[in-house]
Formats: sequence, C-alpha cells, structure tokens
Amino acid sequence: MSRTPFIAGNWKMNLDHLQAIALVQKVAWALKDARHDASEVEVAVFPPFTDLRSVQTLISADKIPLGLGAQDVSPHESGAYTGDVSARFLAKLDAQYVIVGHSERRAGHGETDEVVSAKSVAAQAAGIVPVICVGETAEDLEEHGAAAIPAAQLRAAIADLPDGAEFVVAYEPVWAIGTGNAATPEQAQEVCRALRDVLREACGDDTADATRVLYGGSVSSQNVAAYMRQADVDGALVGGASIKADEFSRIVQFK
Ligand code: G2H
Repeated sequence: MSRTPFIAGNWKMNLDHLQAIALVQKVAWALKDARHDASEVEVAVFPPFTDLRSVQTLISADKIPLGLGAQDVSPHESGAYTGDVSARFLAKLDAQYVIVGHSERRAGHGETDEVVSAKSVAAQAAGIVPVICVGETAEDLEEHGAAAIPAAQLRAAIADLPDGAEFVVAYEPVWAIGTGNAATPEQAQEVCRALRDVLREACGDDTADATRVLYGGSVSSQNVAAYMRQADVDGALVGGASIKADEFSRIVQFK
C-alpha cells in the first residue's frame, strides 16, 4: 500500500505571529519555485497556539499547499480548565492535526500514557488527526532496547480510539531530539517497523498498512533522504530545522 510521505514542522515555542507569517510566506515561495505537489509529499506546520489564526488565514487566503496542526490539545471538551485549548477550538481554526505525547510534554508536564490516550481520543472526536509521539530515553535504550518503550506507549495511546480512526505515529528517540545526535536510518527503520507491527496486532492489516509512521529527532536536509528510503519510515517530524525557511524547504524536497 502506498502512503503519502508526510513532512511535519514542529515549531515548538518559537516564532510570534508576525515571525510566523514571514516564515510561512518564505516557505510558500520556496514550494512554488520547486513546483511542489502536495499529492506527492504532504507538508504541515505546527505553530504555537497564538500563531494558529494568522497562519490559517494566510494559508487559506493564498492557497498555500501546507497543512496546519497544533502542538497540544486538552483532553477535555470545555469548562474550567484554565490554560487548556480544546480540540473543537482547533478544528474551528481548520487545524487538521495535533501533536500528542511529545517527549517534551511527557517529561516537562508529567503527561502519562493515560493523558496521551485521552488527548488522542479528544482530537479524533473533533475530527483532528492526532500525531502520536513515542520514543525511548537513553536509559530506556540501555535497559530495554530501542523498541519496547515506544511500542508500549503506542499501544496505550491508541487503546481507546475507535476502529478505523486515522492517526499518525512519530517515533522520536528522546536522546536524538535537538541534540544533533540523530538515529541512524537503520535504527529508525527498525523501530518504525516494530511500531507498524504493533498497529498490525492491535488494529489489523488495513490500519497498519495505511498509517504513516514518521521519524523525528535532529532531522536535517542532510539526513532526511536516508530516512525516507526506509520501508517503514513515511516522513519526518522536524523541530529545529523547521523554523529555518531555506532548510525546511530543502527537507521538503528530499528526493
Ligand atoms: C523532536 C524534533 C521535532 P528536533 O522533538 O519534534 O525536534 O528536530 O529539533 O530534534
């Protein structure tokens, strides 16, 4: 089964809404110059909440071939949850995707597998595709090998999703995030393959064959093509390199 490659730019807590507009304009020019075909490679950006409205307006006014996602979502629908943003609000802003379970939220905000599962369910219920992040720390790697922890995190995150729900998986080894110490393409392939096996066992062949599994962790224009050649790596979740217009544009044109 063919899966459309997906390059996702996670801006993290960078760029205010004016800087966001400038970056998206530059990326849009680069995509145009490269005659980018969104049916061949899907590209989406994940700005901070405060940029979503500006970026959405620009994408829709200029018909820019970029998808839009948020970096987090509340597990709750509405109510007394100060600081939370609901999936319904994101859907109203035409967000198609939301990152859940990023290691920076698991580590810095105490997000458990249970919370990640609830966020995936909330996103899916509002018609937003969750991008479920999983990955092992350096200690996990030493103790359990590469795949055991990401596989367990994935099983937990999808446990309560309804049959046929669409989601994306991002394998992000914590030791590779923002360190320049990227996993080798072979390491990425091995774990992405194991994650697809989890999907096969939990959801069946159709979901396992249709679901995109991305690699993330120090992806750059220098290494992206090697990941994309791996059978079970369908794209990249790009952090630091996604807020540099030229570098992100080169990543998108990985062929
Ligand atoms: C991993 C990745 C993006 P970076 O967090 O999600 O960040 O590419 O900076 O390692």
